[in-house]
Amino acid sequence: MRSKLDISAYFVVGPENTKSRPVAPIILDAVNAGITCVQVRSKTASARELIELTGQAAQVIARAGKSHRVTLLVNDRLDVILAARKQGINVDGIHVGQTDIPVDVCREYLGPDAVVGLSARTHELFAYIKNADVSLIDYFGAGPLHETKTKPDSGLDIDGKRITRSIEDITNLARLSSIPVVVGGGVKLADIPALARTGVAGFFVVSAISEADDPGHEAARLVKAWNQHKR
Ligand code: TZP
Ligand code: MG
Repeated sequence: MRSKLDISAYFVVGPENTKSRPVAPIILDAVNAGITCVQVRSKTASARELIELTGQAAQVIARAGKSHRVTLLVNDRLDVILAARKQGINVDGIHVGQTDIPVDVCREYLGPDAVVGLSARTHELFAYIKNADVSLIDYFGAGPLHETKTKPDSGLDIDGKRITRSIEDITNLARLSSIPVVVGGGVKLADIPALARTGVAGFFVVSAISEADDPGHEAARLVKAWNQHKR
């Protein structure tokens, strides 16, 4: 568990989201623009590629002088994190979904100081957020705010129906959850003021930054809007 965890401006990225550009320079630009948390996520990269990419992410965060302020997480791949750590790469933790490696296993292998984030389940979300055992996790990811091409299955309920979350829903989530909540899924600059006013801990984006012509400029605009409107 992290006593100081800033998930206010949370950037998720992998090689499939950068319009064929290298990932590390985009992470560097994002971090220099004020992004507070970076999650390396790829559904296509090999384990070796992910270890390499995680090392590059740690390196650019260090180069920006932000190793102690910016949190570096890897999506899903406990094996990748363990291998990266064995190489001396500074990875703070993991983000998992409901059908991934269980959080107790993540916590056991990554240690008490690691960050463990969990995507809240779609089904009966409000009751779940209110009643879930959060003793092993640091934050919930929730959404989507809008349907998104980046993760087409986001928000699918058990009956196959797609659910998006209204600003009112998100305000309720912030109120009901005993741990911080970060919200994403289709989030663009225009969404930030309303999202910031809901009281959630942060926003997460992939494409708003990773597919932008100037990722650093876009990241800076998102961060600035968040800081102007947050509660
Ligand atoms: N988890 C829920 S939605 C999503 C993830 C990783 C993708 C969000 O991508 P984008 O491009 O910000 O809509
Ligand atoms: Mg997952």
